[in-house]
Amino acid sequence: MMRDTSATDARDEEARSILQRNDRGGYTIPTSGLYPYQWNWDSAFAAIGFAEFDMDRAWAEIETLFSGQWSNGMVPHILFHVEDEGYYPGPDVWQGIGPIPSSGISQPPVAATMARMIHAQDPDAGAHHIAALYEPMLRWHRWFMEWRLDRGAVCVTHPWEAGRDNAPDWDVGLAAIDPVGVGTYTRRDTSHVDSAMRPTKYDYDRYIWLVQRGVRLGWDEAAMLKDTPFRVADPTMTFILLRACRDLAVMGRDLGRDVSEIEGWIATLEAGAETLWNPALGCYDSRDAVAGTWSGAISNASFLNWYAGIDRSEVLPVLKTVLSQSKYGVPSLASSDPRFDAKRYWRGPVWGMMNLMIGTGLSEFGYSEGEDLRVLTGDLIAEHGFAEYFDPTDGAPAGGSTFTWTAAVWLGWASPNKTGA
Ligand code: 9WN
Repeated sequence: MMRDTSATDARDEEARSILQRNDRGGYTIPTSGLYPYQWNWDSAFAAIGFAEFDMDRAWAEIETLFSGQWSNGMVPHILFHVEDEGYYPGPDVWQGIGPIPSSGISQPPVAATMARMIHAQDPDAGAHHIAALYEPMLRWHRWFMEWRLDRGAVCVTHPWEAGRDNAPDWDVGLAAIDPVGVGTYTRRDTSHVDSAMRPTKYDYDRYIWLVQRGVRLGWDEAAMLKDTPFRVADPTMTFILLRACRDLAVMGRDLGRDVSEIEGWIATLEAGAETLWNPALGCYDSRDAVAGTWSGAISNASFLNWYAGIDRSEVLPVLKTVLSQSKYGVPSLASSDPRFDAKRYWRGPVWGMMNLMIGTGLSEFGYSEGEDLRVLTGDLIAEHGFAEYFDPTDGAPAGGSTFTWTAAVWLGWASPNKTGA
């Protein structure tokens, strides 16, 4: 079948214009209205989209992200460059302690991996950007290794830190919180999108309670670690940091640095990843580090092992089953799970950038499912637009629209023009 090149070119153009419209000068917002600030992993993905048409702008995206790095190495999950009434909780609620008003938690560290991808496209001009970013990236990874490990796996201390906000992975940890004293507040997200696509009030009360606890403790990691009710060893963080460390080590060697510290982290994280293997599920899973329980969820994070450089033969048949129940790629929760909800955020919908990471990992190991996933993601976006996420049963767009990372995933990975497919 001949591919419709003019439709693909039009999609490319639309994706570029979304990135340009969401550009606030050196950083992009995920989408106007719902998310009016700079988000951490959104920006790293945005960079691979910009790299397709404006390399300087791609590097600026990552560099602006690191301009918000805290003195302890942490890179916040939100940077509040310019205040906006449209989002809650904003800078006054978070009271971050870095150089730019920010949140007090981090997000999955995809930046080193995206930086390496961009650098591969731009080896000469990119070299000085890598040289400048190397130390900040190293310090960020070191912060995870210092503060977030449980038996070598990386923990999240807030559901927002994993970037998979309302996944069932956090249910046990959130249930341990009595959000007493959280007070009244006005959510803004549900005035932008249908509340059936967003976390519940039960979840939100606990999200805000955890933020208030961090503020009370001055965002001091040692103090927050003591008696914490919420600490979950998470495959998103563990696999993404492991991959990012591998990429950072390659960049470090190219720069002539001693990367033995990073090699040590890689060994620790490889061992830690194995502590996320849930034998009853036959898959990677989250482990509540406080309660000692499994979440029992086959999520899209369960399949990030290839992206992290780990090929485990038992995972592929599980992935195939999950894919057979979804039209457009890997749902955030397997539809066989009783907690599955096709529209509600991280409890069912398909996310383009998760497909990208899973697909990239599969292709690197030579599995044809990686290319299948790339084509399916391209079909999804071509047919249903640049939504934040999609119903896995029919591809219906959900959440915010004209979304930065969906546009970037299209340009940097899924567009037929990217590979000439
Ligand atoms: C809280 C921006 C972010 C993504 C997350 C996604 C969602 C925020 C929210 O939007 O989270 O960080 O308010 O719902 O879950 O992955 O980075 O796109």
